[in-house]
Formats: sequence, C-alpha cells, structure tokens
Amino acid sequence: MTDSSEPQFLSGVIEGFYGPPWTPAERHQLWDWMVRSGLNTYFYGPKDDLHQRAIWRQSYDESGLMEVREAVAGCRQRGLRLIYACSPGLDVTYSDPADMAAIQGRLIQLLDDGVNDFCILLDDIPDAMRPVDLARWGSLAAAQAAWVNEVYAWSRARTQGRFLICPTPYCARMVAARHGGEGYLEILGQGLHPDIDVFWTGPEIISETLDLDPIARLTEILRRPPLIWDNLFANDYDGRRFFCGPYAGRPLELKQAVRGILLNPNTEFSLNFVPIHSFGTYLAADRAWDSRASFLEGLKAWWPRFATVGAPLSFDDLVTFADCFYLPYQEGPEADALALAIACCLSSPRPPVDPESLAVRARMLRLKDFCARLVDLKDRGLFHAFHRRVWELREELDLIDRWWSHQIDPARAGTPFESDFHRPKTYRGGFVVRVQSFLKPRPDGSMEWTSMNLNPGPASAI
Ligand code: GDL
Repeated sequence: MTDSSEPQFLSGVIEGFYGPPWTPAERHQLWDWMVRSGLNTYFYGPKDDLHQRAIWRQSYDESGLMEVREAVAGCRQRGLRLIYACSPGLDVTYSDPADMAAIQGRLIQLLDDGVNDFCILLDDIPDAMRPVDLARWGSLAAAQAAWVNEVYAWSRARTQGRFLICPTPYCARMVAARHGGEGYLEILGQGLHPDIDVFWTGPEIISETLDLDPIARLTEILRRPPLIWDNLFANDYDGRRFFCGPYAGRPLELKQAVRGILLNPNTEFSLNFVPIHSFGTYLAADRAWDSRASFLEGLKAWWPRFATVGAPLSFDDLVTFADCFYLPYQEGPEADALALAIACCLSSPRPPVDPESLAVRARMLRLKDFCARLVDLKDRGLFHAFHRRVWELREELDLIDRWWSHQIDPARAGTPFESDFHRPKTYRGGFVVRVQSFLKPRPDGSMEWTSMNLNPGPASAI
C-alpha cells in the first residue's frame, strides 16, 4: 500500500489538534469509521504529544513505541496508510548537524517499527531565524527546503513512502501577512523536491470555502498541487463549540485539483462521526452531491449511539440539536430558524401568546429537554464529549424560558428580571469572560475597544 509508485489521492483524518491526543481505543474506532467511509490515510501529529514538538529530539520510550506499533498494525490490517509527523520547528537549528542527526534518529525509530510515511510539520512556529541559518540560507523558506530535502533524501534510501511538509505560512491570510518572510511560498516551491507534498488550509486557518482559482494559482507557485489540511471541523480553538455538521463549502472539482484532503477534526473523538461520514460521501460523489442530505444520512447512521437508559430520544430532536453545533461559519437550518423565531417572539416587551409563539417556545423547550436527557446516554464516552457544551446550551435556554415567563406575566410587568439559578459571577463568570468584554469583534473582522468597566463588582457569595 505505501509503496505505490502512482501518487495516491490522500483522503483521511489528521490527529493534529491541540489538546489530549486520542486513546488507542478511539483510534481503532476511527480506523473502522474511515474504512467504512472509503478513506485511505490516518495522519498522526497531535500537537500535545510532547514528542511531536516540545521534546521532538527524544525517542519514544517503550510505552510510546507500543502505541506506534499498535497504530502501524491497526492501519496495516485495514489497508490504511499511516503518516507520522514530527514538528521540530520551535527550536531547530537548520544548519546544526546535531539537529539533522536528531530528526534522523527519530525517524529511524519509527522506520524500525514499520512506519514508512512521514511529515515534517513547520506550522505554528515563530518565523524568526537563528543568525547562523540566516547567514547560510538567507530566508526561512530556503533553510526549510534544504533541510527537508536532506531528510527526504535520507528517508528515500530507506522507504518509498510519502513525504510531506506543512509550511510555516499555510493559509492565504498568513502569506498576505508575510509570515515566514517575503516570497516564502515561491522559494519553497522552487527549492523543495517535487515529490514532497505540501499542506495548505486554504484562505484561512479555518476555511469556510476552498475555491478552485486560488488553488490553481497556489499550484503554480508551489510547482505542485497542494495537499489540503482541512480544519473545517477542528474545535481546539474554542472550548464552547464542536462541529458535527456536514462537509461543506468545497466543490467536487477540488478533488482533481489537489493531492489529497485530510480532515483535522474535533478534539473529542466521538463527535466526529457525522463529519467523517459526510466527508466520505463527498469523496465518493462524482457529479452531484448534497451536503445536507449527507448530514442527515450521517445522523441516521449515528442515531443508534443515542440509545438511553430511559425513555428513547427522538431523532427529530437530534436533528435540531446537531444543527446547533453544525459548522464554524453557520448553524444548521433548524437551529438557525429556531434562534430567529425566538428572537422574533421576544423582540417586543410583551411577547405574543398566539399559537405560533407558543409553538416556538415549545420547540425551544424540547431542545432544552433533549440536552438534559443526554445524561441518559448508554454511550458514556459520547455523553462525556457532549457534556460541557450541552450544559451551557441547556442553561441558556432555561434562562430565556424564565425571561419569557417574566415578560408575559402581567403581574410582573415593569419589574426587574432575575433568575435564582443564574447569579452574577457563578453564571457566565470568570477572568476569561471579563477580558473577553474588553475587545468587541466587528462583523468585518476588525476589533473595537469597549469602554472599560473598572469596577470588578461584588465578590460572589458562596
Ligand atoms: C492550526 C494548527 C492545527 C490546529 C488548527 C485549529 C494547522 C496546520 N495547524 O493552525 O494544529 O488544530 O489550527 O486550531 O492547521
């Protein structure tokens, strides 16, 4: 599998997020899902495996090696390609022979255990250069190209597997900000061996869309089609969210324009079921493909995991719930419509009590109830993955419901609204919330400093 001379279109999953790496059991489950969805590549590069970045020079100890062997065997059994990453960029000296020996030492250990495909990750590092490297190469891109070429040539003598890099600027926004230095991509494209695949996340780190024209221009600059590192479903950057919506915003033709697409999804493993399913249907489609239909199909396939110890949940409620945690740039249509309907009902000081408004409130309460009922899931791993975010949604819906009661009650007209369960400082409290209030993002992406509240308020009474 890893020795094919025709470059295979890589399709698969990157374990490449910040946060706790997946467990061996979760990886086995992942590989099964991948096989079912027709994906071919598993990429190992969790940012917080210390051997990835912080101590990249140090070999694995026996327990680390056991995990490597398990990954090699698990992927081999299922016919999946396993790509192992190492991220030396935080403190490597490109001109230091000791660092070249260190990376080779790391790869030898992995080669000995059956890994054939490698990636050098140079993302998320400062673009400052050591004076010795600058004097020798003149630019970060030239230093990295020379260094990676040497590692690649060394590995070629030992394996025919794929060899990848993630450049320091890996999306158009970073390039526009000159991260990595002037002409970074041009220098890299020219200097890097043509067989080495180059990752790209699109216009942004988290790209809403991936369009063909910019990919064609990038292909010219890099002198090869890029390999997509797709962060559409990544959630490590926002602890309040997760994404279980469909693969979206990528034309089918993208598949012909790139060397592969690998998803770096939610940190909580079990929340990735629908994204992987939907991605599989996108990969399999050749003419028409309906993103929403693939989502609903994925949810149906996920549904058995929602068995509870109590009364059964309703599939329709799952659709509304999953729509609340859909994609980074959009909610699903049902969540969108519900939020709008709630806002409409509550926009006047005396919300209407007509049947339509009552139905909106009932829908909101169904969603709140669904969140509360997830505690009964038999699949405890799934419940644990949901728990924090679902708690928060339930609390917010509960508060709105209390507000609703207050507003329609003539006896309380004009009185201040309070909730006994949402007290200052314990509810939506803490340092993060406080500093979050200082800078307000505008829809165009610029930020506005808000008039600062210097009064910290009374300490919370416990
Ligand atoms: C990144 C990191 C990735 C992280 C993601 C989302 C790349 C190439 N690197 O910048 O590890 O999970 O953003 O936060 O995407």
